[in-house]
Amino acid sequence: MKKMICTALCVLSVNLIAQAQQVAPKGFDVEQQLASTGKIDSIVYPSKTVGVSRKAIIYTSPGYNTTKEYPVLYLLHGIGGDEREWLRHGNPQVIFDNLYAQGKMQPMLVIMPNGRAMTDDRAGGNVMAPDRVAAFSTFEKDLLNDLIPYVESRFSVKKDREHRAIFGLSMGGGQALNFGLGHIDTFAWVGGFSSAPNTKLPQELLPVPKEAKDRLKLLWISCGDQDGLLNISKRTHDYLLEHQVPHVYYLEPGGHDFNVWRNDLYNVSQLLFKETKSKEVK
Ligand code: FER
Repeated sequence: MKKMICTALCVLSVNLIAQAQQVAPKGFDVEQQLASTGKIDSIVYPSKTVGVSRKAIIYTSPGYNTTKEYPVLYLLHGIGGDEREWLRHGNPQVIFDNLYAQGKMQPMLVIMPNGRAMTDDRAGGNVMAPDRVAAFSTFEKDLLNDLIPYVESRFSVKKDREHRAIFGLSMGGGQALNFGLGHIDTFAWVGGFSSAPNTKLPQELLPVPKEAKDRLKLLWISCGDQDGLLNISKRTHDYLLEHQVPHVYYLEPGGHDFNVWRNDLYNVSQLLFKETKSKEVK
């Protein structure tokens, strides 16, 4: 009986949060004439991990002002991409600007790094080559020891876990889950969009479910219902459900592409750095 109640509660909590997710309305990613917009720039940071200077893209929200301190979202790309992939295919700055114009998003910085931490980190060619796939794991060190300290020393940002989020698509979704759940001391907001097979097995990803249960502000798992990699998200969701870790599991119409990822970004952006229901339904 006890087990039945737990299961029902857990399902209920997931459904409560899931109801908040919706397929984005038409025009959400189309540029409008707006009174104020955010700004895209590129940054270069020294990487001790790779031994070279590395590039990342930064979006600062409309009205970014160094008298305030902002939370930061680290937003990661897929196996065929680089630091510009989100800009090329995702229109993140348009999605964000439109949400700000409607008062639906917290002011923040968004950092889009290159998640292939190796000397030649360009996209293209055989992206499945073992050394290039391995570079996506090496990025954990680059992110934690090089990029985050750089961002926090150069920009007016908040420097605690509750003001850091890590999300990504596919290969970047796997990175976000691996690094985010592996470093709950660093990130309170974690999620994967259509996460790839680089995602650790659930019991390695989260050997101590209680930690996530107690400390995460948001744990997000989403995937298109036609995606061939759906099993990765499903197995992660099943484990979280079994261990009663509050999370959003958002199964949406679509395949493994930017239609799904733009929709995910639209939904996640509105949750970040706000009080979430996932906190209430522990
Ligand atoms: C794989 C299939 C897909 C894999 C990675 C991917 C490392 C990544 C896809 C993407 O980022 O879009 O077997 O192994």
